[in-house]
Amino acid sequence: METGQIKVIQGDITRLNVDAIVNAANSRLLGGGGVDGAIHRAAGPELLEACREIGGCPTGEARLTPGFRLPATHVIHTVGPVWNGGRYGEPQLLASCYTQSLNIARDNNFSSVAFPNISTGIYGYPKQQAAEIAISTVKNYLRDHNFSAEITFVCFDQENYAIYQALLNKVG
Ligand code: AR6
Repeated sequence: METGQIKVIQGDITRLNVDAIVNAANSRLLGGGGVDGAIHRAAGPELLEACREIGGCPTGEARLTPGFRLPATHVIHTVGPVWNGGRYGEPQLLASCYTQSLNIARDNNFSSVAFPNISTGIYGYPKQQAAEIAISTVKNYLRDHNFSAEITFVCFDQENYAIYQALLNKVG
């Protein structure tokens, strides 16, 4: 499904042939479960080595590596907030993940970027609220920076996919 340059699909982000896929990492950048584990398995051990050299990433920030054995050329690693009820800056930190990832994409002239549903797995962010932040942050960024990359939201689970479809079908 497509809304201008933003589209949503259901599937495995490690399969996508884009300029960059975004990884929902942790602040050590040394791999983990969920989408992070899948990306490291598909990219091969060189990715862990590249992440080790970076030395970590604070919550809400993003870092770039090559994609190694992935079909995607690059991986943008960003660290989402752990959900603690919403009064610990979680919305701002989650928005910052999308903004900083897009800053990297823009600085590197990427024309296609795919995002997973950051923080909505192991980190427990409520899916509806996370999707609203993800979509509004990306839409505003593309508009405000006149950035015309194709953005794909890759939903792994049916619940997120339904939420994204409903939100992207709304006018505005
Ligand atoms: N492709 C796309 N999305 C996926 C895939 C995949 N292959 N696998 C899972 N998802 P999570 P978080 C979805 O838990 O909540 C790791 O251990 C999943 O359904 O991967 O940000 C890190 O190292 C969910 O919607 O990331 C951190 O310690 C979304 O990806 C911690 O988990 C995010 O779920 C980060 O937790």
